[in-house]
Amino acid sequence: MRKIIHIDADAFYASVEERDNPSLKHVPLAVGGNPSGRGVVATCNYIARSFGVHSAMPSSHALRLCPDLNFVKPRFGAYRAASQQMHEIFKRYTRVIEPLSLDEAYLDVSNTMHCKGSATLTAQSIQRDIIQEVGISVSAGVAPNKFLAKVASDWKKPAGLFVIHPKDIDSFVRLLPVKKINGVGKVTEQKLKEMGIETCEDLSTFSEHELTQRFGKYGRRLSELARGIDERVVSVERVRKSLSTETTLENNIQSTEELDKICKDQYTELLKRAEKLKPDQSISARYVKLKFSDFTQTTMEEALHVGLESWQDEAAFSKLLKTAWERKSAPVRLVGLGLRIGNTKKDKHQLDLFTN
Ligand code: DCP
Ligand code: MG
Repeated sequence: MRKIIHIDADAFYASVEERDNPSLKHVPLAVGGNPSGRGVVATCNYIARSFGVHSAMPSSHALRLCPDLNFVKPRFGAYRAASQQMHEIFKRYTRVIEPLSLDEAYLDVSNTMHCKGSATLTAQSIQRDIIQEVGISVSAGVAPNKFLAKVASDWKKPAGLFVIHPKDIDSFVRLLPVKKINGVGKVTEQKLKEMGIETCEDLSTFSEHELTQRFGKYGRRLSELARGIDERVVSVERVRKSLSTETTLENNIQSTEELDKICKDQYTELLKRAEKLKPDQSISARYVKLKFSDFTQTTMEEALHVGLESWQDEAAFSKLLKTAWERKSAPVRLVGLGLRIGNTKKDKHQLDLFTN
């Protein structure tokens, strides 16, 4: 039986801001874009949450819900530093660590001798270390697999610890709403609801065969998760090679002005996805992709030699897109932006062009 810990920081960006400016501690706080513009809330503290404010909500709407809401701009460098510190702490307890995003990681502590081999005591010790050394609180879940550990870390947020012992798995999952299952979004939740399924117990009344017929491959996974089974290992190796976003346009675009507008939206999306990068990763290139109305495609790449910080340059993506567009100057049906991830020793910028 494995022992998995899932750690997730509480209101991560907001906690870092409160740490660095304690006057923000007891007031509603949102980290994100300007409420007078088109900004959105990246996250907010728990006081703000009590007003209904949440991540991804337009800042202007958040301000309507909570007129005293304080806004601060994100400081990604500070969040990355906090994330790295957390990671250093994890490494004291196990080498089997899988970071999921800046504020979240799985740890496999099945074979460690720390805390007399107790995963619960290990989780508590990690929580204490992080408060003392990083100055923010995290929640922890302890369980025999990744699925349950992640559900558990969310169970007693903030600053919570929840342990699911092997003997309690059945009784725990029985009452678990299916929307707590990773991968069950609004659409699947609705589909399941139409089948009369709201909890994992409801789900377990359907055979794997029935679920596979209905949901394809994911049906099998659903069937396992509903019984609290998840064999995925905590994977240290999982290294992303690239990260990208793209959109197929409703109407083909023909001008650089329109291209700029799409670039802006896609860039915002890319920023969001880049949050999932691990703290020690670097960006070796930024690239763009265009598909023309005749379905031919072109990509253009610019090699970089930067850390996670300096790729963030909307104008640079826009310039790449324009150069790529000029190759054909034909109507465009798809626009994509991306980053190549890895270490690069290149010591000068270079423009690397290729088409296919
Ligand atoms: N984030 C973001 N945009 C989103 C969601 C999250 O920019 N739509 C950022 C801000 C969060 C961080 O990622 O602080 C971590 O995301 P979480 O989902 O873990 O949310 P929090 O840590 O803020 O709160 P919680 O206590 O619910 O974990
Ligand atoms: Mg979090």
